[in-house]
Amino acid sequence: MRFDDNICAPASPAGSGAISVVRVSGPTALDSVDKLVNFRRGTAAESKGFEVKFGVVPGLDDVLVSVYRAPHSYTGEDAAEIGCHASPYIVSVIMQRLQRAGCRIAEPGEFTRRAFLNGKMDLAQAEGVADLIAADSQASHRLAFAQMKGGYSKEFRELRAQLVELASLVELELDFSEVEVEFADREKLASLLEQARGRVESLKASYSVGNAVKNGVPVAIVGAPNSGKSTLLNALLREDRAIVSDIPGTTRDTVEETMVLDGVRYRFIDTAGLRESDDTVERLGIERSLGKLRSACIILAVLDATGTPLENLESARTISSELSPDQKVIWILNKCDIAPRDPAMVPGIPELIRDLQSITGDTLRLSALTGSGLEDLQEAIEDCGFGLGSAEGAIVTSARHYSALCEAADDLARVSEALDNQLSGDLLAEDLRAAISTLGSIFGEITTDELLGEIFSKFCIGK
Ligand SMILES: Nc1nc2c(ncn2[C@@H]2O[C@H](COP(=O)(O)OP(=O)(O)OP(=O)(O)O)[C@@H](O)[C@H]2O)c(=O)[nH]1
Ligand SMILES: [Mg+2]
Repeated sequence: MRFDDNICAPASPAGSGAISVVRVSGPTALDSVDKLVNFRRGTAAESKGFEVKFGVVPGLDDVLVSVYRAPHSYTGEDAAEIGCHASPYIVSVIMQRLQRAGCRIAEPGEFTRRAFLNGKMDLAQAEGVADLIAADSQASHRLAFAQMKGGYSKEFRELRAQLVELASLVELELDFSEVEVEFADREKLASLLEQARGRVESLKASYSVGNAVKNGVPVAIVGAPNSGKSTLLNALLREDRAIVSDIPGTTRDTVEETMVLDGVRYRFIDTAGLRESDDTVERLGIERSLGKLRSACIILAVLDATGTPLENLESARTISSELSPDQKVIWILNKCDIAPRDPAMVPGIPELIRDLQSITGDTLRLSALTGSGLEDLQEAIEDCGFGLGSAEGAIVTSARHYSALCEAADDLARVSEALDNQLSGDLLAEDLRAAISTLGSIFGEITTDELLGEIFSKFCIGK
């Protein structure tokens, strides 16, 4: 792909509307615009930039053109945005005329790619632009916005600078190795290294929240058949989304729907009731339930207040045997509106209840049918820590950044091991350099065409 030519693309969605914007950028982009538009005063090429000019595209439309001069534009090149009436026909004619006037149609993400190549933003910021466009909740918007504005990259740059300092200490040792000068303080080195490793680990850990917030926090609703899972999904969504019936085994396949609570998008997943079954289709459904249970961030484990303590104990055991420590589980005792008389009064039952409580701890009492207790449940979900309310520092949302962090963590672990084993400086230096360059790849210090192609091809045309 060349970057010394002019590109053009519609920058607003296709279809009719009030206005559309066609974007142009490149060394002689403004000359191309002048060939297309008759301005009331002057030309685009004469403009000093940051100017909105009124003009006419003869026989087609009246337009408003925003003119930007390099380097003060999104791409860092001379650029213009042509605002016309939003008719697909008008946009297509403007595009044709621009191509005749010396522009080619931009590749997806090429405007942002040029912005990156011209130093207007780093790679993480460019990825933040795509995330910002895709953000559909306050929390995902907040993360994308911080990334686009560069606050996120700053943390990685600081971390990288810390490693460069470490490397310079090691290089110092290498420089003096012939005269056998004992190292610049190995203890200082070890403590700097530990700090950097801690930082890498906490950034890595932030990915589980960041990824969930970006893509919607998965919340699996699991429990025995007939415990009221589908009723609970419907109650949360305030919509008849899933089929409810008093026949155990009603839900076969998973049903998924998203909802925003307190600025965070959650993906609620209703699942097939967990039980032993000979029915092939039901068994497949139960396998899916277990899969959703394992991959969810939050689990709503539904017990049935009308079920016996033994039934609930069995269901709680099944669920708890699948849980991993980083999952949040909210135990729910449903159907509290028709709960029978206190089962603790029946001989033999208190022991079962005690066993049950040892697994479930506090259970939230609820009636999915009447809605009582639903607010407490929403609060409990909001308290699971995906709200970012007090979160500080960078939160990793990108799989690419996460895998770079994992790689850097491995490199640093090797440096640490080498330090512990009193290995020589050149071995330390090699792994350190690898970690430095891996971290640099996050904000695009070192890139390949292949990587850039992969990142920017996911953008839309005109961005
Ligand atoms: N009284 C009362 N009935 C409820 C409540 N929640 C669910 N039910 C009833 O319990 C029955 C089963 O409800 P579902 O929501 O279909 O249960 P489920 O857990 O999805 O069942 P499966 O899909 O078979 O696993 C239905 O008759 C519901 O009306 C509740 O809070 N109170
Ligand atoms: Mg169901």
